[in-house]
Amino acid sequence: MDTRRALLDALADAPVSGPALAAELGVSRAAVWKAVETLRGEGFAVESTPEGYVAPTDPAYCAAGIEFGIDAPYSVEYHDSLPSTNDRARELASEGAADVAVVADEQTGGRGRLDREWVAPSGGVWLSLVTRPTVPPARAPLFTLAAAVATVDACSDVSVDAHIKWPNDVLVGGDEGTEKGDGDAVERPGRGGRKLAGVLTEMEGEADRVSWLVVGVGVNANLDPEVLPADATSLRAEAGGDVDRRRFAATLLERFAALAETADRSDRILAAWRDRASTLGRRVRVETPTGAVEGTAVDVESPGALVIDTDDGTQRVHAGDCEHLRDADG
Ligand code: BT5
Repeated sequence: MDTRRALLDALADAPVSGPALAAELGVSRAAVWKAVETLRGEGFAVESTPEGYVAPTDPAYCAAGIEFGIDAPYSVEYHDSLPSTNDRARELASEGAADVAVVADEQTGGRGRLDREWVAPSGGVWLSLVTRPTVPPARAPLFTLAAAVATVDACSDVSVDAHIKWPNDVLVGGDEGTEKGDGDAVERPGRGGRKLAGVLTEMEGEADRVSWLVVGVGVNANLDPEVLPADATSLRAEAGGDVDRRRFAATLLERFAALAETADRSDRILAAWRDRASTLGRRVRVETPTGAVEGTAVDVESPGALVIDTDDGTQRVHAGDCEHLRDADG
């Protein structure tokens, strides 16, 4: 482990004496001092006190801030601005990186699926994780589901009640019967709620194995809905104030790791996804590359297929845009 990370981990527990840490790690005091300066340079304002170095009480949204005290095997690369964190993560992956989360305050060329634009001004949580799970490429969609689950859980931590629309949309509101015709708050039932976050997973694989996976998550955090597309919402709007993005990003990564880095991940991810999804039990219409499928969504199956009961029997769809329809009797 490098001195910077060892110092950061030690700061999470107690004040750190420079000489003691140097002795423990077998490095020079100058190396510890340099690590302190590196953290400060990143925006993590380490304090010097008579007891030793102390972590800032309210760490900034920066690489060290997100890594500080995190219970996940990831490091963070932070940028004030990037075209797209997914693009930077792909670059790192192609250079051999693993277990790195790229985070940016702002994206100038954020992407959704099918090269759609993703609006990503300063204030959101724009994050892309590079991982190398030992799974066949066909299982990659599981990680998209896991990222959506992790996002819902991080929202729940800041008291925002979000749900998942298959496969990767994290929405707020919009459950059945919420169409309001009187003025401001008109829910559009077809969209299934207001979009708070989305996931874009990209990968490179060989025949039998994923070589790298980039899981990109975009969450409208401390933003006003006015700067977002119609039908979008933000944590600021839903929570009634700004959230701690540092804690939010760390929670998201921790939840993702807890689901994705385990042996029985497939069952755990699917069970957690079912619990948080608003799509199951609803009438849906999915636009797939080979045409539309309409019916009642009854389940999600590994690695992420939506099972739909249609007039022509049960169908499984693996990719597409899903619309929640109003129930026939509603
Ligand atoms: C997604 O695509 O929902 C995946 C979005 C992934 C964004 C993250 S941010 C970090 C990483 N780096 C990237 O460059 N991308 C990832 P999709 O399901 O195709 O939805 C895209 C559609 O959502 C657009 O066509 C708009 O209608 C809408 N949209 C765009 N920006 C939005 C926003 N900030 N909030 C809500 N909806 C948005």
